Amino acid sequence: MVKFGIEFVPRDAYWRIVYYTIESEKSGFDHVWITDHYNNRNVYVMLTLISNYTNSIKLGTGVTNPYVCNPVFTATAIASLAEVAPNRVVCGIGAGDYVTLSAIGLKFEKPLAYVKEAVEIIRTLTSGETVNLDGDVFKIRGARLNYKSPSKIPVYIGAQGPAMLRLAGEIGDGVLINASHPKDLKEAVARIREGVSKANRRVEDLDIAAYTSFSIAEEEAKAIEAAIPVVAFIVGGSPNVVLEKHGIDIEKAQAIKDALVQGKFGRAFKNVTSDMIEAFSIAGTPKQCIDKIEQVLETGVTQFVVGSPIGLDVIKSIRMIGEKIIPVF
Ligand code: F42
Repeated sequence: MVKFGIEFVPRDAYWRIVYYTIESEKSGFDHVWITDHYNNRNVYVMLTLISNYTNSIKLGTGVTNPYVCNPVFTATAIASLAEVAPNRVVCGIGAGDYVTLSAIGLKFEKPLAYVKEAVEIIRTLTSGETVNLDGDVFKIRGARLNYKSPSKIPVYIGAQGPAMLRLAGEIGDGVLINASHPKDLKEAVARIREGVSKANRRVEDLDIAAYTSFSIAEEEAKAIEAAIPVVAFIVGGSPNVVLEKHGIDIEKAQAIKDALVQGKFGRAFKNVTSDMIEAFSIAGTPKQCIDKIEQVLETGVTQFVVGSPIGLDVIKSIRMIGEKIIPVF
């Protein structure tokens, strides 16, 4: 059975995120994923608080990275959280967001090695064992925690590029694919399967999550209205090859990029076209969303993550998903 996840960005205050997650758990979501960027509120503070106000929803970093946080720190934080909420914690990790990392002077080098070695360090430490690693990027000798996680912590890898998707297939317990369009997800799943074969694993042992940009409302126009700013930022961060793949007008996309760089958000949002909405989000009425989710699930995805913006009114949208979407699957 497909699992449903929901993503929250702790740009919002803790009480809002806790409230949203309580409603998400009641509405039938299996996972909550809290994003991690140094300039937002801290992911572990959020997850710990959420764990105190909820009972069963799985708690995930969605995703942390090995540049801002040394994996030794991640292991400590995530194992501590697992003591607070046993059997509920998952660790999502990826290369990190290029723009955010560059702003704080971190070099985005050897992302594959960083993620691979971080996963090994986190797994070993959280299970109470000693790390001895003479890696490409991490050199660790005899490191050990004074406690261990009371339960196994599955590691999910946030991935977009083909090599990172393959790596996720090789070593991840799960993958979080940053895409909304079935075409992109199908390609991503094919790359993941390559990694799975290389490692002689079974694809069934992997939770493959589509980390979508999602927006739902009773009226399509309202769902689209909420999706426009998110889609503008996705277009702004997409290379031309990705835009061309979806038949998007490069000049219009460039106008969005220019406007965003100048901080002219209104102008950027005005240039968002229906092609862009279609390519980079799932936005519409409950019926339209169900049709799209069905197409997404045909690609081999096993978890559907409802990501920003969720809807114009977040609480109403969470409840709508609980009443009209999750029961269908
Ligand atoms: N990023 C955040 O910072 N915070 C978040 O909360 C967050 C959430 C999130 C959720 C799902 C998801 O899929 C991604 C998410 N991200 C988040 C973004 C994530 O951190 C990455 O930025 C995003 O996944 C894009 O990275 P990528 O997986 O495409 O990997 C990049 C680095 C890439 O270029 N990959 C290439 C590829 O083909 O996969 C490989 C690059 C390569 O081969 N590098 C070589 C190497 O050895 O590593 C050489 C590079 C060198 O240094 O010479």
